[in-house]
Amino acid sequence: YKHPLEHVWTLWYLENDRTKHWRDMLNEITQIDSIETFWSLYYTIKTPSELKVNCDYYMFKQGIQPMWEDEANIKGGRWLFTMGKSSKDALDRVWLDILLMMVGESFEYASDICGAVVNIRGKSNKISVWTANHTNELAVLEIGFKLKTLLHLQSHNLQYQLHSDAMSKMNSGVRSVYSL
Ligand code: M7G
Repeated sequence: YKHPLEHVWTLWYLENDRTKHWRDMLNEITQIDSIETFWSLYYTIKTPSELKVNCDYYMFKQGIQPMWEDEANIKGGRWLFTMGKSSKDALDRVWLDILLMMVGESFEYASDICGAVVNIRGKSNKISVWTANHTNELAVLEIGFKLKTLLHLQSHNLQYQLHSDAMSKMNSGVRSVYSL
């Protein structure tokens, strides 16, 4: 017997390859539909801090492509944590806690959760939680406050950015519409 999750989740992995378009670097790894498949996968794959620079993990609800253009994401945005390179343990802990909060449906507005992303980059790493609609202010704020408090990230700045801004301002800075 396996303990089913409320939603089925898909884990994606991106490995940077300059010869490919962004979409073609994204690989679907597997579906997670129970607590048991979650943990067996978790102990099989590398943790974020073990990934190479320019790699990403994406864990999204089944049926949502982990990209701005997906209809589930297009009106939404992301709560973004920037994580310094000094603490590998903090990076892995925050990522695991976010995955557990998502599969455990810990948010009051869980239906607004689309997925989460970790980006390993040279200067600092990024962890973000993507929500469905930036105009659902209560949902956006509840999710942000819960992330900030349950993850014990009081000293980290949390920024909410719109995917529409990320799409249109590919290379310049993206404004934050909320900050916690
Ligand atoms: P990133 O990997 O999210 O962050 O975006 P980074 O700037 O720290 O590396 C890098 C680039 O990947 C973007 O400028 C886009 O070219 C591409 N990219 C990333 N995302 C999340 C998307 C997406 O959702 N859709 C599309 N079309 N391109 C994306």
